[in-house]
Amino acid sequence: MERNVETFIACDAPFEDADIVLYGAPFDSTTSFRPGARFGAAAMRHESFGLETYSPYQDKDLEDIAVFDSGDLELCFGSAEAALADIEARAEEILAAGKFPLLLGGEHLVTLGAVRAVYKKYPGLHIIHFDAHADLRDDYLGAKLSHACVIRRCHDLLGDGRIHQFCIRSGERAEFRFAQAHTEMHKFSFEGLEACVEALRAANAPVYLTVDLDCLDPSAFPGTGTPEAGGVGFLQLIEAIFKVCRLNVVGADLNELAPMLDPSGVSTATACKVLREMMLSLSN
Ligand SMILES: [Mn+2]
Repeated sequence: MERNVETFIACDAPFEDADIVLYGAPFDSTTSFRPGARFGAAAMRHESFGLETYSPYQDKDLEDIAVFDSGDLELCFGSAEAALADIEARAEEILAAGKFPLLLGGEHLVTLGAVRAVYKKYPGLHIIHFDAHADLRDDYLGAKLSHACVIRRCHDLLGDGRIHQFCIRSGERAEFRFAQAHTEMHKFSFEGLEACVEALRAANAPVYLTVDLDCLDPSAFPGTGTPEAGGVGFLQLIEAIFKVCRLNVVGADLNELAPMLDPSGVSTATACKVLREMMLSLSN
């Protein structure tokens, strides 16, 4: 007999052997609209057993790669700063072991903890950001640490020209003005991604990939806190992920699945499939 331990499907390599380490951040305290993303990572682990380990898109199999699933962190819901410190410490531990940190949200603010750790190791870091929302507010109702501000906080760290945003279709006018001066923003779709990837490859830049699953159209992915009509489809998203994974990707995350907001379970199944494709694409 074996202990009853649930990992994401086929992500059961020992830590020492793993190339990729999954870590869940069940945090949604700064969610501005409908909460529930704290349950995202756990739901993905559970629902992943409805998924094949083999990807016909890439002719690769999760059984052939080494992934360790470290489960969910125990985070303080009452303090965003404390939660971010714990996420940062976990990412640092994974990086120190020479492994790839792959974070499962949670709301999008969790990205900041991971980026702080990755940026320390890779000061030349660029961020590729897929999202419906700009997330460039300087504060949200006075709070600097909010999922509506997460990319702005990343910009505080990285500075101009290092953040590349795609699929953006929502935000305040001030965020779009900020983007014109400080980030490379591509509205509505993945148009421009090929050129972005070419430039980053030529520069051999280390890249952090953050995927807010609400970049998907709500018809395909309704299980999220702030759904925005006019999004991309699943195939477009995985093709974009494949392109980015040709780069020197040094950290990544998948966030904003709120499983209870989609009683059909389709959003969770979709998130699982995106994660499978991302892990297989990262393990080139
Ligand atoms: Mn979003």
